[in-house]
Amino acid sequence: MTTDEEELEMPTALITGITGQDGSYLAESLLDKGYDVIGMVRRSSTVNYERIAHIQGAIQFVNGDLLDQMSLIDAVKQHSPDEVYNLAAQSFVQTSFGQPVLTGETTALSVTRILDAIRNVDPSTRFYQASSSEMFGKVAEVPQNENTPFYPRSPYGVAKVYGHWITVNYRESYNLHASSGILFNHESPRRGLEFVTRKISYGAASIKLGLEDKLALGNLDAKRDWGFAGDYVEAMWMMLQEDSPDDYVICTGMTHSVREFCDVAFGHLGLSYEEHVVVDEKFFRPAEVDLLVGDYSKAAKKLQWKPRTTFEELVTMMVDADMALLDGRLKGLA
Ligand code: NAP
Ligand code: F7E
Repeated sequence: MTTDEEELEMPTALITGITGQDGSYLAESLLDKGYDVIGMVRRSSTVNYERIAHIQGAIQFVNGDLLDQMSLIDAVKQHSPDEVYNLAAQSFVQTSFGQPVLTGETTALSVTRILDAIRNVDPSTRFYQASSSEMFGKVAEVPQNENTPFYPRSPYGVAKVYGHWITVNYRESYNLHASSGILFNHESPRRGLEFVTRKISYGAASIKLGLEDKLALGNLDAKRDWGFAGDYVEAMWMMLQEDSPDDYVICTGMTHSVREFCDVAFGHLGLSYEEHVVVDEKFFRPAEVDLLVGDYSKAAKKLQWKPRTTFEELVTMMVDADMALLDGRLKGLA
């Protein structure tokens, strides 16, 4: 092979969950880096490529479902990826209380399905598992780092602990390059509408435009370490470029309450959240995670990663995006 041909050979990445928030940002980033991006999508009755519409032409899609072992094996066989990013999951904590078995199958056991596909097809494939700060749950220490014990507080958190440990186990048992990113909450204008940050940014924008008057939320005192999804997908990629696989906490190191999020979001639009936010117990959880705040010093030291977006920048970015979205819809109707 000549040097020119070598230079033309781009790495291939397979992303599960490409239609989700993180999948869309990671796909953008990997395409920018020159990767061939393969996106695994599951069958649905309507196409839901909204978040990746702008890059759809650059992605190759492969059909597959986390619940179906053969489809995962076929996806890996067909595309021989250098890197697999497992971002797909039943990711909503509230739903995991109502659908604990589905959450276990999807968010926990499927990690083994993918690892087995890699182990059998090509064990040199590098693997990223989307672990979560929800694993810390009822926190044993503040802030949380890679050595903090897990105490999950939801079927989702329990499922993520399984996914995390099976990744560690396959790394140690079969020498796979399998890394786990323990990511704290990360948000963006592409966040699903049911998550609290987007619910607030969308709700505040709807109220500002006169479409609604009230926003019903649950526990306003819960505290989270919220960062920007665009910053966090870079850390995923950095982990897979390391010589050795490992686990990393990715976060901002700052924590804010749901109430503070409301204050900044409504305040950005010249509104007072106290006049519009009402508390509805139906949004409370059977068991709550009261406080999360992480320590990203290992990622800073080993990966040279750090968050770039502040809390205020994140909130205002989301509110501005929802104002533009709703304003555009209203103008389309006029
Ligand atoms: P998301 O927006 O909810 O996206 C989830 C993705 O998983 C979607 O593409 C969804 O496909 C796909 N999916 C669900 N069930 C599937 C199945 N049975 N087969 C194949 N695909 C399936 O989640 P996200 O916020 O991007 O999060 C990405 C990952 O990071 C998830 O594993 C999540 O649990 C984890 N995580 C997220 C955060 C956070 O704050 N965002 C923090 C820590 C960890 P459809 O579009 O077809 O539904
Ligand atoms: O809730 C409180 C709620 O649903 C945040 C997922 O990406 O991050 C996410 O999980 C907090 C909780 O995210 C409402 O009780 C109050 O304390 O936005 P959330 P989450 O549960 O932290 C982790 C790291 C993940 O891995 C998950 O995949 O906000 N809260 N009122 C509310 N939450 C919602 N959804 N809706 C409310 O009305």
